[in-house]
Amino acid sequence: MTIERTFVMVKPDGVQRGLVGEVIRRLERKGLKLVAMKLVRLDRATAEAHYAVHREKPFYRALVDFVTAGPVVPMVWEGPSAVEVVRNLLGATDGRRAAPGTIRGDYGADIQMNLVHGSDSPETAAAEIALHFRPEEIVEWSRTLEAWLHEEG
Ligand code: IDP
Ligand code: MG
Repeated sequence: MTIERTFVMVKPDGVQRGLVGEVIRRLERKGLKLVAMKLVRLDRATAEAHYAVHREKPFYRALVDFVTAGPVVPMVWEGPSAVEVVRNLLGATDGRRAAPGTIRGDYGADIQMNLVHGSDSPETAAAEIALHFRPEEIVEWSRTLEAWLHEEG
């Protein structure tokens, strides 16, 4: 079992729609552990770096406009296979196609405004965490509940 960290961010549409608590609730209930969180307005340079992999896509500029249009809630979550677990909880990119039961499937019907970002690999997660958080903003803490959530590594 690999304990991973993943970068999750409630996007401006999720914050505007009052879904921050719902996103956190679902990740907490899954047994993931929150180790960093803040509310910020991304500057353009950070948003461009965050989505740099999509820089040649036709939707890139609109995407950067969207993600800088209001506050976001960047977070770091930890747990066994956290990257994959979060991606499964988020659902497919397009809310119209995302399965019911997923966050995007339950709350969204748009491809750009899909409420939440989740890293797509442990390598991407490390880069995104470093982009959005200073090391001292990540909190190491232990849960007494841990033994009831998953077997020891
Ligand atoms: P992901 O967030 O599910 O990993 P990506 O393909 O990495 O999806 O795209 C990054 C973000 O860009 C998406 O979450 C969504 O907000 C936006 N996006 C992706 N595809 C499109 C598109 O075809 N039109 C507009 N926005 C898009
Ligand atoms: Mg992606």
